[in-house]
Amino acid sequence: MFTGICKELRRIFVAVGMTAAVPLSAWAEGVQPGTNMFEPASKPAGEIFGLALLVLSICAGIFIVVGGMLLYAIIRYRRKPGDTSEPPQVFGSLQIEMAWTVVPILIVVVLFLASARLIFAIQDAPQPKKSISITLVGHQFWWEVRYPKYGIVTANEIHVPVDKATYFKLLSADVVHSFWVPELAGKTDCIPNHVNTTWILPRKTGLYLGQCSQFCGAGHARMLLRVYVDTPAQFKAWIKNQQKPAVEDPAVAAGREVFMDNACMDCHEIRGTPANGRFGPDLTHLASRDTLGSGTVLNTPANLREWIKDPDHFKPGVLMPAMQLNNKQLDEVTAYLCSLR
Ligand code: HEC
Ligand SMILES: [Cu+2]
Repeated sequence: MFTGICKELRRIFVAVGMTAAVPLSAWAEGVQPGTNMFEPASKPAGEIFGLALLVLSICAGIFIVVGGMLLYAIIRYRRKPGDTSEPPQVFGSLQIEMAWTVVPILIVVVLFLASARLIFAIQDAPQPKKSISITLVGHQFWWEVRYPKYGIVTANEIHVPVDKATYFKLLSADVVHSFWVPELAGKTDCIPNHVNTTWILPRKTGLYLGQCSQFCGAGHARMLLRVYVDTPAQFKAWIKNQQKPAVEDPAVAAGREVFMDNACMDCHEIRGTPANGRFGPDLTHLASRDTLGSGTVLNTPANLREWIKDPDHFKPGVLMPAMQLNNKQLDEVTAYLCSLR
């Protein structure tokens, strides 16, 4: 009987482990560095983690007390062999009933106050003058990233400086999405026609992975978000490069023509060219990004060509159509996009 239960439990653990491992292995091509909500690297995430530990320890305390008393009662008052007498019949006790009413109320009040205090501290934090502002717009199934102060538009990969607050204005172009970068901040929804805000104050440079955490359609699972926390010098250099209009390299003029002669330009903007579509990601500095399709695959020339040929192959449900270009056009437009550093 006991080994049977053990076997059953092991089966459940393995099944749970497998379901967790499948999405991880799907990203194992080096695209997905992984994320860990138990390792906060930014201010609101750290405070939320602290609160979670407080709640967890209070609940663990309750579990130990209740479980301990239950165990004690089961062992101490179990029926002994040969004992057929009736146990003492107790009808209510004011003290005990008071205790198990008042103590839980006090615990709930403590949990409520601790949570409410932190929610308001994060939600209503006034934006410091020297902070970075980003407008983040969720689209099916990618992120539009705007730095209004710097005049920059990019997609899916956010750069922010370390040890400096960044404030996000969260919007949606279609359905409800949700901003979630576990190591940097809690979840905040991106809702159409409603502005939500959140902020981060990262303490460590590096790459932090996020994910849209609201089911928003067929491509939802591949709507990842990458936040690069840079040193101030790296951040400045990145801003400077992103502010430039697109590179005009005569060597890839044929590919530029393919882009402008096909519907690409109706959906994508390339600053400094006639392409000014807004439906898809801004491609002005596409080659400076590490991934394609909101973190779906690494941005290599081979993947880029395959993406343009058939984006659905990498990202089922994607809203970019396969454009039916021939091999020559594919090579040319890939070379053009690779030049957009
Ligand atoms: C109907 C609109 C539409 C057309 C036409 C279109 N795209 Fe796209 N494209 C999109 C959308 C939407 C995405 C975002 C897909 C996603 O990640 O979910 C996208 C993504 C991309 C990306 C990846 C960008 C990134 O940063 O992840 C590239 C590159 C790209 N398109 C190139 C092209 C080229 C080249 C053409 C023309 C041959 C083209 N697109 C035509 C809508 C379009
Ligand atoms: Cu989404």
